[in-house]
Amino acid sequence: MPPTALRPEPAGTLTGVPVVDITASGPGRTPIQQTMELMREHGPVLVRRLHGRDVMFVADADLVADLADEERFAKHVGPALRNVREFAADGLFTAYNDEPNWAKAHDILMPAFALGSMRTYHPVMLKVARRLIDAWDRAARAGRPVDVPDDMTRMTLDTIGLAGFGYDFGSFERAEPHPFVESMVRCLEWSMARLARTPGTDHSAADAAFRKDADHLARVVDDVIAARTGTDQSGAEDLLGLMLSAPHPADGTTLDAANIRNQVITFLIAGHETTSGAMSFALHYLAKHPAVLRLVQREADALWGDTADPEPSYEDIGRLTYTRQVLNEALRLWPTAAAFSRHAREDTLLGGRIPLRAGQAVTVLAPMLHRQPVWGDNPELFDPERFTPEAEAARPVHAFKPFGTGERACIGRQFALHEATMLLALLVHRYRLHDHAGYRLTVKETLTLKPEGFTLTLTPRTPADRVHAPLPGTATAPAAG
Ligand code: FDE
Repeated sequence: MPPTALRPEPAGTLTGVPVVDITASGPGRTPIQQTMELMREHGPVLVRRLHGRDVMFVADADLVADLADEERFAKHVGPALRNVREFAADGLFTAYNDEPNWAKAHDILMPAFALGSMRTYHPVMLKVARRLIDAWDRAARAGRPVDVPDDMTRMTLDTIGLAGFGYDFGSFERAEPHPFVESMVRCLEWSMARLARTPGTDHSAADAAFRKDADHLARVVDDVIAARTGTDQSGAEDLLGLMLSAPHPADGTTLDAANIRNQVITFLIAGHETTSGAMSFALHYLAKHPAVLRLVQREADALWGDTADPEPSYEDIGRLTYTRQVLNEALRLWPTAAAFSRHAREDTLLGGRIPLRAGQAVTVLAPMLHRQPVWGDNPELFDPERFTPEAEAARPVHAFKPFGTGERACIGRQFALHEATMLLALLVHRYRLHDHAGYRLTVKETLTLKPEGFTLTLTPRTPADRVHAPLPGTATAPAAG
């Protein structure tokens, strides 16, 4: 832990909220985890001060429930998102609430993300899942470990590229990540590093490198769009088709070219780093929890038996309820978009006790919200039973926020969950996972979170692996066969 100093709070403002000045150590390369540590020390609401700039962080479940009140609070585009605006501008994620393009794009794109639309994306998601499986089969035959987060990122990039824009990044044919991904990761790193800058220091080299990367993103996206414009989009059901052709329900206009570019960049970023991180954490926990792994395998085996190459239907994914619980539990411990910010619409008292001025921002630290007492007395324990329907019904609704809140909550949630649930089930159905390196979790932060350097080795499962003992306390026959 870096040294921190408790300062007396400024009189009359942040009543009862500790102020922690981290200027001496700086936020380092893992600011989310640093703030988690600060909360373990100082409690679930604090002000973090850096070079005189204050950010209030909140994880207390009651305060987060209060912040979810859309009458009194709204999404805040804080310093981190303002940096991302340098390359995603008024795309959905980074738009200000009152920017006309937010509501317009939201209304046009919402139908594309409704649960029923997943039926349209399902075949593409399956096709890309099979690319990953081909790559993993080759690794398994060669006895080579697979780099889990790298391959998950290949899979999610190809999926959003194809499902969203009909563009094939071909990530599995490349040894290194697609140059788009490398530029994007550097842009996100720049956005994060920029938050930690000491005032008065020179960053022109970093800024110039950032500009080059941002230009590269824009060029790739312009190619994606160019490949589609001029052709008839009237039948196109994907995101780009909607953006190029769908008129706004209210005024009949379509999105303009600059905004379409911003949306494509936004979806490529939002749709793949977060989802790939979630699948990587889930696989990490499965590799470490054999009893849970057996239950996920049992669920997949019940659907697909000994079929070597199952053909999951759209409906199958809704039946994978335990697999979904595993994903939720991974997102509880490591919500890959770990923080989101809210501001007060008017002067108000947060939780009836913390005075906030109109416009003042508060950042929700989801990984600590997800470790509050409402989660029981062992919140560090990975336990998918926390997400049975009964357990969920017994918990306050705002205790789990991996997708943000309110009208600016994640539009891609169903998309991400459909993709991730299907892939996890296919992988555990096919492979035994070996934690060959005795992996110790290290969480890398590039605005999003992922398990760094996590590798697995794989062996194919056999019919014998698919014969299950009955579940304790049930009389059901083995599911496989
Ligand atoms: C959104 C989102 C959010 C919110 C933020 C704030 O508030 O600021 C969050 C938290 C999220 N998101 C999360 C997540 C996780 C995962 C896994 C995901 N996410 C996924 C996805 C996919 C896709 C495609 C997406 N995602 C997208 C998106 C968008 C566009 C947005 C924005 C919205 C508005 O309108 O604002 C989001 N996302 Fe997510």
